[in-house]
Amino acid sequence: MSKKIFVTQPNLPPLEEFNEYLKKIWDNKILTNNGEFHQELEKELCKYLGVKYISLFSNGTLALITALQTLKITGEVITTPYSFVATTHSLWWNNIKPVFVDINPVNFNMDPDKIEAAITPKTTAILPVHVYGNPCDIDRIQKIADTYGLKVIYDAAHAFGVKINGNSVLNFGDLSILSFHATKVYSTIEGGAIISHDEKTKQRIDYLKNFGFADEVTVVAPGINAKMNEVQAAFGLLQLNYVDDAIEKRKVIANLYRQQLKGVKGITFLEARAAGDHVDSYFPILIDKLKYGKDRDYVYDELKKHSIFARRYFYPLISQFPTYKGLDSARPEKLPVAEQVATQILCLPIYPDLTMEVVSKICKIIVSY
Ligand code: T4K
Repeated sequence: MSKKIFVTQPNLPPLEEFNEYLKKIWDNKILTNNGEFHQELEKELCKYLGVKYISLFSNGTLALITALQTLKITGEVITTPYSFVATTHSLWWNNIKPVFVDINPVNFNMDPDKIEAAITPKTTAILPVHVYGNPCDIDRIQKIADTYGLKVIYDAAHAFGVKINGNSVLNFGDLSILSFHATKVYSTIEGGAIISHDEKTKQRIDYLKNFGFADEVTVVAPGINAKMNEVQAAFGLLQLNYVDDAIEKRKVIANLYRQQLKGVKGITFLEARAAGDHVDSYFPILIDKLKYGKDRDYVYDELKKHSIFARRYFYPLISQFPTYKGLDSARPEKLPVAEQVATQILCLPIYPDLTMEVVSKICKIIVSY
């Protein structure tokens, strides 16, 4: 049996270097609660990402839940069914009703043309996702939000380092959240963040992620415990030294896939974008059964036979899970593009250590079924 190839693999920094950080933690015995590494990582990430304020979290899901608390979002929120389930779960955990709108067929992000029809008197915010790190139609979403007095929170879990004309995609909307999970381009093992644009909001987020404590005896809000610990922060500081190289390697792999799969009937992929504007967090392809001759699940199973574990991100749609299925906005006829993409999508392995031989092998299997 050949070595298993997964959709992704963490990019681990040299162990000796991590040991140096661990030694410092062992020496000063501060393991969590806004320690030295936590503070340093917030500063370094602001510089690296080109954002004003960042608040670190223990994971992206708690960052999402807390972002909604920060802005006191209630009632109904317009969102996408085409994402990881945590996006919608964050609404559920805040007792907010998700209202799904369809995605566009170009980059599978929320279709701005569908938003206005979904607004009701109870709508308070829009929660779009920059799927696979491709930016949403930020200008149009903001215009709608301004017109109807809605907040915008971007789930930017896939969009670490993504820019639009040189400006971080995280600088748009009221808040953005990131995930630093082990499967992401940049990781702190588990981890996440909220990006905010002013000091007061950052302060409120920091209270909320620490039980609501403003000082030793003052609790200003019913906060949660969502703090990143020092081991995660240390790992993150070290990862920052290697992330540019990791993104470069991903780019090479993505280009190789594009070259080798170009022109295969029934296979489409997202176009390459300018360097710096994209970080190739995923390599999704669409498989059109009528043109290709076999369906997506055939390719998924065929790759599995060769110990290659591609993933169907995002199938099933969130709107198909039992918690959400009964919602009127979850009806498949209301989400035709998302329904179709979910049956055709396959994310191929992409991570810095993936060899060119394996990429070629994957392409060969797809080209010659
Ligand atoms: N919003 C969006 C849009 C998201 O995509 C996510 C997370 C979130 C919010 C929430 O952020 P977090 O709370 O997670 O920070 C994975 C990740 O667990 C999840 O973080 C991610 N999105 C989602 C798209 O993918 P699974 O269930 O597919 O993970 P898993 O364990 O099957 O991992 C995939 C492959 O990666 C494995 O087959 C092997 C490899 N792997 C995985 C881990 C965890 C490793 O090689 N090493 C590892 O440590 O959800």
